[in-house]
Amino acid sequence: MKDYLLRYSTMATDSHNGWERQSLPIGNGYMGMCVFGRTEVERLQFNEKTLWTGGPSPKRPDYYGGNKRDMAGILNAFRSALTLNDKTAVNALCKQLTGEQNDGYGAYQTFGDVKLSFAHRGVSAYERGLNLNDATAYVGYVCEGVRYTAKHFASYPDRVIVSTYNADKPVLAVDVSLNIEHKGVRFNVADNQITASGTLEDNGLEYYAVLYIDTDGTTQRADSTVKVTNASHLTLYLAAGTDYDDCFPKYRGASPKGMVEDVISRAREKGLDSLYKAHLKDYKALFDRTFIDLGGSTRLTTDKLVSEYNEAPETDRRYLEELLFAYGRYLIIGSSREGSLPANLQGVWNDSNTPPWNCDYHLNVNLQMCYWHVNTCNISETALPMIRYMDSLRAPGRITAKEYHGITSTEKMPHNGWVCHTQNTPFGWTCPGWSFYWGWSPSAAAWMMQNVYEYYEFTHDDKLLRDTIYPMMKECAVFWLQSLIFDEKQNRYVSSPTFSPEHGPITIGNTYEQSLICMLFDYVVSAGKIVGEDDVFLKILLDVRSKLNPLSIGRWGQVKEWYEEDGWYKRKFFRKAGYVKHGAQMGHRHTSHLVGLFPGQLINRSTTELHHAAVITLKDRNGRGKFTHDSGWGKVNKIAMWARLGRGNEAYAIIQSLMKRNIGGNLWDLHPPFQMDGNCGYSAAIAEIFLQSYNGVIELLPAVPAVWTSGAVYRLRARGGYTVDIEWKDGNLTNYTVTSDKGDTARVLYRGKEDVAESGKRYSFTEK
Ligand code: FUC
Repeated sequence: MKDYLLRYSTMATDSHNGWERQSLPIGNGYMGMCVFGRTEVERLQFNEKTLWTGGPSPKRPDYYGGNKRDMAGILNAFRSALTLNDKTAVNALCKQLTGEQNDGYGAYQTFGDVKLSFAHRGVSAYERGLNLNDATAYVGYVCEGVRYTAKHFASYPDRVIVSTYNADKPVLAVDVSLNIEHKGVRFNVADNQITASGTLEDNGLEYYAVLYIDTDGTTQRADSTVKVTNASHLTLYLAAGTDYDDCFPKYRGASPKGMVEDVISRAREKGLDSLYKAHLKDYKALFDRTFIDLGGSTRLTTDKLVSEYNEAPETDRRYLEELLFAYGRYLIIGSSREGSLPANLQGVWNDSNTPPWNCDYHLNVNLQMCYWHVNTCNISETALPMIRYMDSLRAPGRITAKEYHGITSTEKMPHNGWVCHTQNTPFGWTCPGWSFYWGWSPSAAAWMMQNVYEYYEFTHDDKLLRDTIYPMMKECAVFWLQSLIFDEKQNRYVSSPTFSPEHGPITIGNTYEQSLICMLFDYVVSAGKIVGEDDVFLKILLDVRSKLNPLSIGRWGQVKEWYEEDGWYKRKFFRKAGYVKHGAQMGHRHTSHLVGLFPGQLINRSTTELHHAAVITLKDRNGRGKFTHDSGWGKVNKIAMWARLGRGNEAYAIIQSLMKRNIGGNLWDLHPPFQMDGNCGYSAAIAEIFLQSYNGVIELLPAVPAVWTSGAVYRLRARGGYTVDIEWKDGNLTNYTVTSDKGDTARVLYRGKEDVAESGKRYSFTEK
């Protein structure tokens, strides 16, 4: 393992911009904290993942997950209007099907700040940083001849955030308080402990936080502040919770008070050293599993490393590329641990009560991307919250299936199909929302089933497959068996209406939806065989699957995004506005029609024509000049797709553009704004550059850019339960080892040549 350090010589500014681009995040899945490293008034902004407005509330007795009622008739009319190509009717029906349904959507909230007033001015020897090797944020400086240091970590095993301050003389003086901006919050201060409690005005969600102050100094209470003087050390234990529970339909459980107080008293009993030890053991067991070595090293501070990336020497550039790979793993470990909700658009970190996109679960690429790297990058466990969350959407998803699609579950047939669309919350919001143009996306659930099934493909966790994964995927497929219609004109089963995120016209059977449904059926069939599903059901799936025909090549050699697109591109204005020949927007951030290339497997090296067509398509979607869309996650998606196409240099060109334009000084990926999907997606894309596994074969170094001449990757994972080490030099593979969880041999591919590798044997390439 190398040293992965983010380091700085200046503090983060006290503003939203400072939070987003300079503060340093720590997290334990349940809670997150952003450390600013300020010396006059330090701000430790913190979150608890369940602190959401929206959902059921005494104020909203009729909360129904945003679903409109009895929309199946409208949906049928919509389908007919599309078949008749009646655009006026389509527009009107769009509004009827969605629209005006945002009451109760809610938003993820900031919990507040721990405020530490030190009044340290004129400091010298200032440094701060985030050490990814032990998941610790630190700050150090000298003020009036005294050296002050601080360390912060968020422990998953003890569910507590610990901040510890030291001074090399017993002169540390600080006012400690909690700053919480939720109406009606109550503070209580007693025995070195500050408690904040209340209920959110919007939905009555009960919250509770405790900050305990352990110090050798003198403490004194002043209103809701604890004044510490003459200390040489000070340790803060912070815990928080709410009465949220992920159980439909109430979404409420026990009061958080007992849990939070238990956490604090256990933390006090254990003390700093053993809390840190337990944290380290837990964290390193995940983080240390994988790393890549491109020969990087740097003396630059991290903000400089980013801003000077293009001009910096090769070794510095390599270091940033490696560090960002490690960071995508760090962020998901910090924001997605078993027992917590999955990572949202910002993981667990959010400084606002009105965050961008409400910090929700966006399922038309974003949540998927947050979890693309977890298996290949050897931290599959972090997928468990996402799997549980998707399972929790089945019950509300049945209501959406009933109200919009007329697919009803009954007591006799309790699992007759569930669905969810683009936007989702912790309160079972599965409806298409209030605008068709980004809300409608019924195949979002099918796409998530790919993430869910991947967990099985990499871990072979048979029990989870049987108990949870298969039933959830099967019911999703059952939905589609009833929702698909046979289109005579297209001579295939189609989803209708369809909208390719977030772009183009509303059509019948677009490539995005057809691909996702097709792949869902593939996963259900392969899982069904393992769990011993009834043959008849699997045969029906296979039959429908064979009539989905998701992919076709258009007049200009491209993978079509819309079945009907060959006839478009009539008007000159199109080109001026950045549309390419087939009517698609050049450089659009979504590359939805290639979902079968990555993260799917419908387009691969053996589908030669489609593979070639995907190259043409992706070149258009890369964009040119002013038609290059600049969202961080959109670029990352394209990096992974170029990797799947075996084009390392094209992938690298986008890595450079990403570093230049979309990475903040704290290495958060910027859409902008900050979205964690881009960070996680980067790690996933980098893994694809070195190792790809599908169709039963493990391909080594399929897309290494020419600039990464020599290097090594250790313990990446491949489908089938394999762990893989690869080393290369001067552009050529030198050694590899493939270790199977079960001792199996592996089919290994390198530059078109396939071999069988024994488990655990180190091959020097000249030998094979
Ligand atoms: C998708 C994108 C947007 C944004 C949002 C959270 O819908 O199209 O750009 O990232 O998710």
